[in-house]
Amino acid sequence: MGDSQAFNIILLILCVACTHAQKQTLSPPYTCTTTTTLCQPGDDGYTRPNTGAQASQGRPGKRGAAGEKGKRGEKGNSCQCDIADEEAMRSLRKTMNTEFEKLHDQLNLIALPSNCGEYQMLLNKNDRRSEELTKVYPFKHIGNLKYDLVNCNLYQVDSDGWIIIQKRYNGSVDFYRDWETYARGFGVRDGEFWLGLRTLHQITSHGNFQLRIDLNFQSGSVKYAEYSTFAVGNENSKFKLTVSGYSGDSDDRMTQHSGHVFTTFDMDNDKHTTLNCAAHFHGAWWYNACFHSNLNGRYNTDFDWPHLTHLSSSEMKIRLI
Ligand SMILES: [Ca+2]
Repeated sequence: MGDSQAFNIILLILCVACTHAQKQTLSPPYTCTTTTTLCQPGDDGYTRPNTGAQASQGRPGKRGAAGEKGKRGEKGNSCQCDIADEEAMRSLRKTMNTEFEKLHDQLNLIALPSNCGEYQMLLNKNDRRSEELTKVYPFKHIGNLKYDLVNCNLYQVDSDGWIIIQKRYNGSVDFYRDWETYARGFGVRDGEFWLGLRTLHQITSHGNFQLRIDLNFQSGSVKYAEYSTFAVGNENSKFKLTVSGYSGDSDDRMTQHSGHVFTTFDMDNDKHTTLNCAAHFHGAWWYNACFHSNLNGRYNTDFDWPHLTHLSSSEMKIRLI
């Protein structure tokens, strides 16, 4: 083997070793020849030294010239609102939520029944839980959308939406009761009863109520009296009566009692200086000195409208106007 051949073999060995090392460390792809140089760069145009470690990256080229200025954009629309910050936005959102809740309540109210018959039908039809309806006044009043905490489970309400507050028709319940009993109420819900002065105050203090009284006389005649205003004061006022605006065919026998307070046989608040009207006429009423009507008087003898016109039945009822 001549010197030149030995030299070429050494070059070949060196090239193989070089290629192996470069494939481990270089990228992009790299090619080698055994003719003129040990190793040459691939087709990425990147010149690499043929000996030693890889050189560091060159400096970046100069920045190109700036492009031409763009065309001016179209003019936008002017702002249509006055909301300038997040606080105003939150306030607006809160107002909208409040209005939405009001609307929601009103829609719910419109869906309420207007009397206890409709109430029961609604329960049956929709299989709604009674608790959903018992907390609201069962009668809708389109126009003012009022309702109250009166319900068909606690009160007797007829098909026209009247809440019965007193009912007598056979004398089976004793109406000669003391102050506390009249304040609390007594009787049989589906029979004869007195709703109670505290409840009357509670109901009538939540709106404008009218009063209707249906009367059956022992003579056989049937009469009624209606009053456009009816309210009962609280216990501190001794359940003071306010009633006015009579209409009907029975003669007005209630207006004379307006402004007077309640009297029972154990609580003389009447205007009679020598008598307790309740004790004397066996009843309990908003006596003056003593009465023009006595609807809680003893059955058959003092159950009157007016005095000595004996009744066989009475029904007092109220309704929100
Ligand atoms: Ca008296």
